[in-house]
Amino acid sequence: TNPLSGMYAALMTGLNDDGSFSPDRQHALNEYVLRQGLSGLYVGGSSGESGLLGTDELLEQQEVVALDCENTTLIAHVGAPSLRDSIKLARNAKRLGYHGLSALPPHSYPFSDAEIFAYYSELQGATDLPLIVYEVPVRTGRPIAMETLVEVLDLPNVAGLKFTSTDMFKLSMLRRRRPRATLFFGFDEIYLSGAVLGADGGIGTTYNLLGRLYMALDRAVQSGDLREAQRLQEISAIFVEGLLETGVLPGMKAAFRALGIEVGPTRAPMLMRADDGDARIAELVARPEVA
Ligand code: NAY
Repeated sequence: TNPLSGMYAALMTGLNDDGSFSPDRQHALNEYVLRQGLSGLYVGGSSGESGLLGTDELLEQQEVVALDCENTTLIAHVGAPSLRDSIKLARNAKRLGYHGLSALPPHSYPFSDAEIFAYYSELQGATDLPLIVYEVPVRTGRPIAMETLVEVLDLPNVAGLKFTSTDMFKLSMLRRRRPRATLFFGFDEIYLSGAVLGADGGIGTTYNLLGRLYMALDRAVQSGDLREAQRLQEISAIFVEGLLETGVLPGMKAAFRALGIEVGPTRAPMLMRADDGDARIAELVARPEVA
C-alpha cells in the first residue's frame, strides 16, 4: 500500500459561542471521531474552517489534537495564503509528531501553475514529512494542469494528492501515470466512484460523524462487494443532500449538537443557511441508518 493510505476524517473545529477557538469543544469532538476507528485525521483543512482561522489558532489546534490523538495517523493541512505561514505550520506539525502534511494550492489570488509549483516545491523541502498536495477546483476556482500535477507529484517529499474533483477521467489517468502516489478522493457522497478508479483512501467532512460507515464502505470496495458498497454510499449521499440545504459545515455542527456534542457555530461569515436547519438535521440524524 502507498504511504498514508486509508480513510481520514477532515477534522472539524470546536468553537465557543462567540466564535473563538475552544480547546474543550475540540476535545469533545476528537473523542467522538477517534471512536469511529478511522485510519487517521486530517487536521486544519477546509472542514476545520482553516480559511477563517488565524495562524495562531491553527498552531494551537495542531497541539490540542496531537495531545488527544497520539495513537492515530495525523496529517496536518498547512495551506495558508502565504508560503511563510504554511512553512510555520508545517514545522510546528513536524515538532508535534504529525505523520504527514497537506496543503491547498495557493488560491488567495489567481496564481499561475508556475507559482503553484514553486509553492509546493518550497513547502515539501521545509520538513521531511510526506506531503499530500491538493486538487480542489470548487475551492480554488480552477483545476491544475495534468502536467503540473505530475511534476509536483515527482518532487521528493510529495507522497500523493487529495483529489476533490468530479473529473474522474483525470483521476484514472493520474492513477496510471503515478502508481506509487497516494491518491485520496475528497467527495464523500461519491467516494465509491473514486475508490473503483484506484483511490487509496478518502478524506472527508462527513467522516467526522459517519466514520464507521466510510470504513465499511471502503472494506466493501476492497472485497469486491459492490452491492454493499452501493448501499452504504447511498446512506452517505442522502445525508450529504440534507447538508446541502443548511451548508455542509453548519449542518455538520448541527448534527453533532443533535447527538449531544456541542462544537459551536461556524465562524462568520459562514452561516447556517436554513432557518429550521437544526430541526431538519436532527431529523436526519435520528434516521436509523444514519447515526
Ligand atoms: C478538507 O478539510 O479539506 C475537506 O473536507 C475536503 C473534503 C470535503 N470537500 C470540500 C470541498 O470541502 O468532505 C468533502 C465535502 O465536504 C463533502 O463531500 C460534502 O460535499
